[in-house]
Amino acid sequence: MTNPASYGLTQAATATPHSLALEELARNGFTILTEALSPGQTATMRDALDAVLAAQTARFGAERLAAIGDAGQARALLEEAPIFLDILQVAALEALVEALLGPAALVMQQNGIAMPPQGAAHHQQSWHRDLPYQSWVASKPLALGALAVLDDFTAVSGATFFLPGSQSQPDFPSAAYAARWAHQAITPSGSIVVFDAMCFHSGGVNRGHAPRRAVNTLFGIPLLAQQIAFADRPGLDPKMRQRLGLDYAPQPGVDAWREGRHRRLASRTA
Ligand SMILES: O=C(O)CCC(=O)C(=O)O
Repeated sequence: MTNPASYGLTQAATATPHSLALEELARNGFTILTEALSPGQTATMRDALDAVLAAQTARFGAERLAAIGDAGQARALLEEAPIFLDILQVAALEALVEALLGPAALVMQQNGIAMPPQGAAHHQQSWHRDLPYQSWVASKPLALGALAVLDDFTAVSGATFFLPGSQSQPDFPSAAYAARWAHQAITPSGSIVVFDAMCFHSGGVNRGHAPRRAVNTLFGIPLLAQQIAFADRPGLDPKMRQRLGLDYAPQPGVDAWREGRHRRLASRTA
């Protein structure tokens, strides 16, 4: 532990319930929420991820998935297994999403990753941003990734590496810099690693004997497009409808857009 004393500072930080997590996100680009999901939830999610991955692989074909670099990855999980809506209900995660992206944040994608064992390769083992092909930075976060840890993230299982502060630099650094400063997010199952989507990260190689599974839910400001349109379903509260973009779908024409806006504003003044 370093000495917490300081001198010459002109302002002192005040601690609020999520201030450390927000500070880590601002400075490093990532933070870890431990014990965010219960052991029961992670066990159900592991089985559900295996089932959705098997079903989606059978539907599209393993060879065709490999050809598009999408093997070992399930997409839009909450569409096929409602347990994955639980991730959107984690209060500490919701607080960070709302603080950084605002109340109208949307779920852009929800991907399940099974990092194969025995050192096998996976598409996500390359450095990338979750808003890829962007070599510029914004003054505020545009999107946040929330990597729900279903199997322990360890050095052996290939926990994800993050490059601290890279959300604030337009370009990827030199290989020597990345090798020296990469930080591995070692944390037990049930944690959620929350990161600025512009922070460079890379899955580690899994040298263990079992797959290392995780679910990445990408939240973004409503200026960004969702990857997949989520289906409406009964029983969703207004916050969930908002997050899934059910009230924000592009309208078929000007009149429909105006009717919708009229309804929304009228309901506010009623
Ligand atoms: O599971 C991992 O280690 C990496 C996942 C990842 O990079 C992603 O979903 O963008």
